This record gives sequence, C-alpha cells and structure tokens, in this order.
Amino acid sequence: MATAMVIGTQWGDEGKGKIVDYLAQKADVVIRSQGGNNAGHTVVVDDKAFGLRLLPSGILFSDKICIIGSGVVISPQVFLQEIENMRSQGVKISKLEISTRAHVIMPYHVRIDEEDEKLKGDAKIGTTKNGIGPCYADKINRVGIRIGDLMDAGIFEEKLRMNIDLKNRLFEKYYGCQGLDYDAVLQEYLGYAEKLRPYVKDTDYSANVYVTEGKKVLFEGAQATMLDIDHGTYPFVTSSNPTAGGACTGSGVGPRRMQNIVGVVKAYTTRVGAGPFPAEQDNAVGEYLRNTGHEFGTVTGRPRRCGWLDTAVVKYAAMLNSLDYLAITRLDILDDLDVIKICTGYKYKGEMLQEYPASLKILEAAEPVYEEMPGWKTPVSACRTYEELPEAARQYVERISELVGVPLGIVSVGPNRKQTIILK
Ligand code: 2SA
Ligand code: GDP
Ligand code: MG
Repeated sequence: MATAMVIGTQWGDEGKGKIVDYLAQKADVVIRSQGGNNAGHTVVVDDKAFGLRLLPSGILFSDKICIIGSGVVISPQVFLQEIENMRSQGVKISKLEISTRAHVIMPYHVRIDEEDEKLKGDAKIGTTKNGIGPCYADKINRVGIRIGDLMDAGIFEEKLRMNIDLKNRLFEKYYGCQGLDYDAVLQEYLGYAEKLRPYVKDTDYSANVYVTEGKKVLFEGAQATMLDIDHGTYPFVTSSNPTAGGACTGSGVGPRRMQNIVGVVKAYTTRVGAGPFPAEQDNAVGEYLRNTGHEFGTVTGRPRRCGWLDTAVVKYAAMLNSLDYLAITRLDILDDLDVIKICTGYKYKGEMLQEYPASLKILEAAEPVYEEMPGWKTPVSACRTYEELPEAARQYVERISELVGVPLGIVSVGPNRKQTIILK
C-alpha cells in the first residue's frame, strides 16, 4: 500500500472508524479531509471503546502521524477536549498536525445552526447542530476565519470584528435574539490559539512530502456519499464532500496519488436526520436492526432510522468514488434473521430507474424493489477466515459485490480489530 482511502457508501455510521483503525495498523500517516465534530467514530481496541469526533482514527496508535487537513472545520473547544479525553484514557498523542488553512467553527456558527433548524420547522435537516453548515457557508462566502488567522492576534481581531458585526445584525433583526459579545469571544479564542499553536502546520505541504517520501498514507472519510453536498440527497446532506474527491481537495494531495479506495458498506442501511431513505423499515425489522445494532447517534444519541441494504445506493457510491473494493461491516447484526432483503433498485411510474435520481420528488415516489436471501441463523462474530463464514453469509456478501460491481476486500463481523476478515 502506498495510499489508501476509506469512504462511507451510505448515509454514514457504516463503521469507517473501525476500518480506518484496522488499516492504520500498516499506515504511517492518517489524514482527515472534511467534516468536523459532526462525525462520530467508535473504535474498539482490546474491548475498550474510544469515541472520536474530530481526531483521525489513527490517533489510537502513538507512532502514526495524524493530520487534520485543510478541508476540515475545527471547533477548538472540541479539539482540545478530545485530546484531553484521549490522554486521560492513556492514548499518547505526539504526532498530530492541523492545517493552517482549516476553518474555525465559531460560537455564531453553532447558534445559526440551532436557530435555522428551529425556524425550518418540518423542513429541518436534522443536523448535529455543531455549526458545520454555517462554518462552511462562511468559507464559501469568503468571510471565514482560518486556523492561520487565529494564530495572528491582529488578523483574528479584525476578522472577528467584521463577523460579529455581521452576525449580530442577523441575530438581533432576523432571529430576534441577543448578539454575541465581541470581547468575550475574542478572549476565549485567543486562549485556544495558544493551545492549538504547537499543532498548526501547512499540512498541504507536509501531506505531500509524506506521500512523496513513500510513507503509507491513509485518507479517512467522515460522513458518507449520500450526505455529500454535491452528490447526496440534497438538501438533506452535510456541507462537505465525503466522496473521494473531497479527500484530494481537503488534504491538498492530488488525485493521481489516490489508490486502494475502500467503500465501507454496512450490511443494512441506517440514516440519522431527515431526508429520503427508500429502503427504510419503519416496522419490526427496523426495530430489530436498531436494537440489535444499538443504532443511536454517537454524537447526539439520536435513534438512527434503519432499513435493508440498498445496493442502488452503494452502486451509485461505487461510481462516484471509483471504489477499488468493498469493506462490508456489521454482518453479525443480521445473524438471527430468517430472511434478509436487499433493495436492488427503484421502480418509478412502472419502470425501473437506471440511474440514482437527483430529484427528491422522484426518489420519494420511487418504489423499492427487493430480492430475498435466506439468513444464516448462526453467530458469525467468532469467524476469522472467509471459509469459516456460513455459506448463506458468504452468498449474501458475494451477492452485494455482484450487484455493486466491486470486489470484496474486507468483511467485518464485530467491532474489534481481530473481528476482521481480509479477502485481498
Ligand atoms: P450536519 O451536522 O450539518 O453535518 O448535519 C447534516 C446532515 O448530515 C448528517 N450527519 C451524520 N449522519 C450520520 N452520522 C453522523 N455522525 C454522528 C454519528 C451523528 C450523531 O456518528 O452518529 O451522533 O447524530 C453525521 N454527521 C452529520 C446529519 O444527521 C444530517 O442529516
Ligand atoms: P462511522 O461513523 O462510520 O465510523 O461508524 P460509527 O462508529 O458511528 O458506528 C459504527 C459502530 O459499529 C461502532 O460502534 C463500531 O464499533 C461498530 N462496528 C464496526 N464494525 C462492526 C461489525 O462488524 N460488527 C459490529 N457488531 N459492530 C461493528
Ligand atoms: Mg458515525
């Protein structure tokens, strides 16, 4: 492996953290390129669970270089808190870099996220309310504050003044709430600046140096393809590009360097937040999946919506991300089912749709088409080789690979590193 990338193929929470942690064993560098502390990755090492939001999942290895790249939005509070939490759990953090170009999540971003969700009523996105969307909106609107700006008190004061003036007008006139106090925010953030300073680097350069030196570099995706701002179920998406291209723009490493693009596929589907979900099972099957799989948001604790695997979604993800192979996770959660269904596509006005629809109106009216497979009714979590898996389980994962048109690379049968079957 020279470089590898881990991408979510559904609506998130596929188990990317676990797969990154597994692949990180052989990596030298792990890079996060997009999203922020809206992400929630649980990684289990020796039966101990670690919850990660902003730090790359490679952080659990003290010898790996971890980078938070230019495309990430950083909440200084969450970043510092997460480092402290990790240290208190015995994790040694020594080789962490954050990009000088990454944007800073400010208190007004969080407030705008909360207020907008309230005002939208039934049309709300169901965001994690961490200020992610408003921070990216400011970046695109060219009024954002970057980590590098925070490192220079003069520049920070100027940019903060402009932003507080703009946002306070919005708060007072539009949202009808009190504005933020400039001096209080200034002092708070200048305090963070000193704590962040040792980690700040131009990671566009360091990342490229590591790749050029031949270091093994792993790109860690957060959220997932169907939450992509450009290709997902817009507007029910996040505000970044969790697809493979986002790893390039968000790290500064060019597309020619990208190899071994792994699409993580949960053996069924979940979605947290609002928006279309054709294979959703708002019934006993959904309940079974939520209860057996403990499907609750890592960050917000929200119950996740659950449904059958949808290969129309994963096939679309395979195209958008040029996937090299699949990592199918959480196969063990299906152990007790008599029959397992796969949504293989959608019917619209009596015809099978050949392409994943961009229109939410079509998607909402589309009727999922299922095929059925027998369950294996045997626990798989102790299987360590592909041959040990029950035949029906092998048939299930092989059928997924066939429907999606991408070879199988990894099958995961439990949260632990050792519960990982490698096929390639
Ligand atoms: P945001 O906060 O602006 O990114 O929300 C926009 C949409 O993106 C979804 N989103 C997520 N979906 C699944 N998992 C996420 N991470 C956490 C987890 C979520 C949690 O691992 O469980 O704890 O609730 C994540 N982050 C963003 C979000 O639900 C909106 O649909
Ligand atoms: P991510 O956001 O894609 O990293 O996924 P999350 O961490 O939010 O959710 C996946 C959950 O499934 C975590 O608690 C993982 O520890 C767990 N997990 C990963 N792979 C498996 C698996 O194969 N089986 C089981 N039972 N749990 C898994
Ligand atoms: Mg998650």
